[in-house]
Amino acid sequence: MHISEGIFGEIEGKEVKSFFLKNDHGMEVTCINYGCTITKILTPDHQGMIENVVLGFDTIEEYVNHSPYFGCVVGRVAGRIGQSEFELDKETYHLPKSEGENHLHGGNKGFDKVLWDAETEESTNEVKVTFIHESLDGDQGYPGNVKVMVTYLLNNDNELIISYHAVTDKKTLLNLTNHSYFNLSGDVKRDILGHELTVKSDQLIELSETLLPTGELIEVENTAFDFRKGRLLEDGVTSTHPQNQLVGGGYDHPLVLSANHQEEIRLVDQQSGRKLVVETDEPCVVLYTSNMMANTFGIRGVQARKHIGVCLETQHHPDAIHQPSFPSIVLDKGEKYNTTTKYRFSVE
Ligand code: G6D
Repeated sequence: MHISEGIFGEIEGKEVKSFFLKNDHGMEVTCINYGCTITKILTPDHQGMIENVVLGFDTIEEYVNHSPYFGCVVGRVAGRIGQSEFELDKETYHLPKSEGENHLHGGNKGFDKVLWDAETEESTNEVKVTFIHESLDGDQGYPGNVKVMVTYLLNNDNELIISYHAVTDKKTLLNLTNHSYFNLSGDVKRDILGHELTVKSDQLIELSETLLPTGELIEVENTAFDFRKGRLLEDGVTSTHPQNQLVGGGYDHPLVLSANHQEEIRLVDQQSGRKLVVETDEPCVVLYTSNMMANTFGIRGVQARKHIGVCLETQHHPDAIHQPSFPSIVLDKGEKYNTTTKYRFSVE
């Protein structure tokens, strides 16, 4: 096991630091303190070829100018908040509108766009980097001074374990996730439509025209959203289901998880043999097959295009503050925000 640091670049006159986490089996995770962004995950295929399996860049300028949330932590609130406002204890809070009338992914300067402090630790069987950020009262319109810690831990079981911890001095909202785009083909050799996904989920959350939850849950039975026995992601593109068509062909949907910590999410690329198992304590995972990816930039020499990466954003249900039936994302003073998601890489 080994962890080392480097200088990735500079932004607003401040150094952007990079961290290289390596285990004893050739797996490596690279991340930077700008948005806690994972820039690379190197894993072997079934022939032992070690290649990168996430979308990312090699310069901070590309992240600033092009990144559709590649690899970053999203917050204070992942997903959309309808009408960019919410009420807590009879007080209404107004957030920046970052997508039409709605607020998306924590706003125009959310957690993905700030420089976090970082501390590293190394031991025999694990290495980790802990990112720390103090989000001040009123940050992007949210109440409360919130101290957030995000830890990326790599161990010798080829697991990347992401833990999120936070406290607040005033009632607020918090719903964090990591927005990595996975592509198990290796160095983006192919798109992700040939990847097979299995998810223990019986229901998806129906989206409106502006991609906000309607509050209705749809049974996955007999739809292209039924991943219970495994399904190729291309089914979402060929599907005539109105929800697949609404998001531009593919998926951009919250799936309600019917199990936790039991291999509830499994992504396999048969051609490379790579497998990713995701386990989480979160109630939901947003499946996004990069249907809206612009084609105006390159990704380490590969032209960006739709369906080039798949996001598995474990989190609470989107826009929960406006849906009383959804699990709450309110964090009160004196409460501790704690959640963990584990990504285990292997070959079939
Ligand atoms: C689009 O609707 C999608 C989101 O789910 C995604 O997170 C974003 O692009 C990057 O807005």
